Amino acid sequence: MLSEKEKWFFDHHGYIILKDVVVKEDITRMIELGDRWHEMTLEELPPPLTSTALSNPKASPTLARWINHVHYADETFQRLVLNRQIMRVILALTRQNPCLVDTALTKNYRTSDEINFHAAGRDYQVEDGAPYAGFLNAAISLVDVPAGTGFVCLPGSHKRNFELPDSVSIHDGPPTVVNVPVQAGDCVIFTEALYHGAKAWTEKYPRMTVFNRYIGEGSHGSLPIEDQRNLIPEEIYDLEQAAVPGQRKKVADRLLRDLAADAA
Ligand SMILES: O=C(O)CCC(=O)C(=O)O
Repeated sequence: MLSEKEKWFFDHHGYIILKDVVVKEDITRMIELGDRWHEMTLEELPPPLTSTALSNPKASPTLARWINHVHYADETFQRLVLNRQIMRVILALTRQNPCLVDTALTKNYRTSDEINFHAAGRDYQVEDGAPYAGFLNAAISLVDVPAGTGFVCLPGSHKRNFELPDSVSIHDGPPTVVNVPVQAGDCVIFTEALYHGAKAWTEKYPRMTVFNRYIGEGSHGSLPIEDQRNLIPEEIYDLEQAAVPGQRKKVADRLLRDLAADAA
């Protein structure tokens, strides 16, 4: 499902860029909803929308706020969770057995905090000639992000053979630190084992990004939200179940069939 070049790129860098994976109408709708929800307080958000950014009393007042569970609130986010072009890569990187653990819609202003380098876990390896990542983030940009702002990472740091020197920061440039400019509708899929962060936002319009997180087989996240399961399609409920070794999900089978038909 990944070309040899894509396997090489992901293994070498820890991320991969998919261009233009979302239709314009869905981008417009997601921005419209994002603008509406980001004006609301935590209490005003329609359940089960929440914001773990706001529920932490120690969070900086200028932290770029994110809103979780957006796929329980609108079909555009559901389409994004099941997006075939994105799922082709997520399936390939999780031994075709992913579990959706979080969706979050983030809005950054020029006053929002930058994000220093961080990484989660070390679950990255190459097995049978293919990369495997146990924790993945699909970051879909809803706006154009020019060079010099937005996502930054330390390519190759997901292999973690050596610890990150204290002197390295998001303000360093290439070749150590790489900034990834994208257009509205592009997706950057990265392993959370990769050191990544964000430079301060520089544009007049806000930055809006959807972060969909998937894990492979292993411990489970906070989804599904059982008492709201009527708000999501059965396939997404399936995708939110813990991935069990040797038991491929129906949603994965269906996506793999569609991907095979696309490739035929
Ligand atoms: O804003 C970004 O692109 C980085 C987000 C980030 O650091 C994260 O999702 O963990």
